Amino acid sequence: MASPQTNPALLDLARRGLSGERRAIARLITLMENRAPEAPALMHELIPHTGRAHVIGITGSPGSGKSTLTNELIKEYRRQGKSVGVVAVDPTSTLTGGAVLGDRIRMLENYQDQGVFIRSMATRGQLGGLSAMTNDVVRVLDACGKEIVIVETVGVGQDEVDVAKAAHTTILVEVPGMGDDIQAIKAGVLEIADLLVINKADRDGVEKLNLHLQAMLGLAPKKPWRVPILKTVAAQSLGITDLAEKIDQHLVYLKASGEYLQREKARLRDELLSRVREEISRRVLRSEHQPGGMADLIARLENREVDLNAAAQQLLQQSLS
Ligand SMILES: Nc1nc2c(ncn2[C@@H]2O[C@H](COP(=O)(O)OP(=O)(O)OP(=O)(O)O)[C@@H](O)[C@H]2O)c(=O)[nH]1
Ligand SMILES: [Mg+2]
Repeated sequence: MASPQTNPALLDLARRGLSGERRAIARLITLMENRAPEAPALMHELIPHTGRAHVIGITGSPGSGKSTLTNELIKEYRRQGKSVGVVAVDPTSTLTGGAVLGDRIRMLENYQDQGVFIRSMATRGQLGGLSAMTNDVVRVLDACGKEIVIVETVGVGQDEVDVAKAAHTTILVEVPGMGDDIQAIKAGVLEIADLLVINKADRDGVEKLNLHLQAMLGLAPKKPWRVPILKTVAAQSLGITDLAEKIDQHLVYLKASGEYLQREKARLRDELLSRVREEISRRVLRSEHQPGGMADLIARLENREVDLNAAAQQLLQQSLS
């Protein structure tokens, strides 16, 4: 395995990334995304520098204004002198084509500011899954000194819920006047929200949506953190300061209550398990066509010579030895 100790070019790349150099950060992210052979050694260099960023997830239906809000938050944090990293994740992009993602992040792209780094991730079916990849990209940005890391995800589904686990503070964006408000708010997605934002509050139906959201929150199990409902008009920069304040308060709450550490632990547990699963799958597949490998076992399963449990045990033993 490549190691920065033995590879000065890699060590230099890590060093330049850690000092905040954009091109190095971009390269580091690409290597992580591709699970390049250099990735583990680079991550080893970066890890001691992680754990400082406040990771904020922004999620919600297509077109609800997530990117516009992200832009506004970037401006707000820059005013506060904080550096910002953004990961725009689109789990649907291979289905809809790259052009849509291009369009989605277009509004986020025009940043010359050295204090801002924006990256989009487009591909479904990455090794280890989208959430593993998102976690790695967040780690790179964290290590490279971004004090705020925003993860924008589109869609409503498991991908989004998984990706949200990378965040300390998850914001669910809703818009008024979308017809059946309740339908737009899937219970599972509401559960991951630490803050609810009614964006496009310049439109009709804000109070109706507000009442719906309050009712939905009332049904959820009581938690010490009371999920606030905020109103924004991102396109006119309205409500952003309040939003940023609530985001700060949530972090304070997480740290004071001990939930920060609990969540970190739970996330690391998930990640560790999924890494182990990934590695086992990789090994099993690598020896698929060798004697006693998966192909052989499938044939024996077909002939009823072996049962699934025994076959699985055999594969596990072989792949771990
Ligand atoms: N009226 C109104 N329009 C807004 C507001 N915020 C954003 N928009 C508009 O809504 C459209 C979609 O905004 P985006 O920020 O791209 O939404 P998004 O959620 O990032 O969209 P996807 O990434 O494609 O899911 C744009 O045309 C914005 O200008 C708002 O507060 N009021
Ligand atoms: Mg967007």
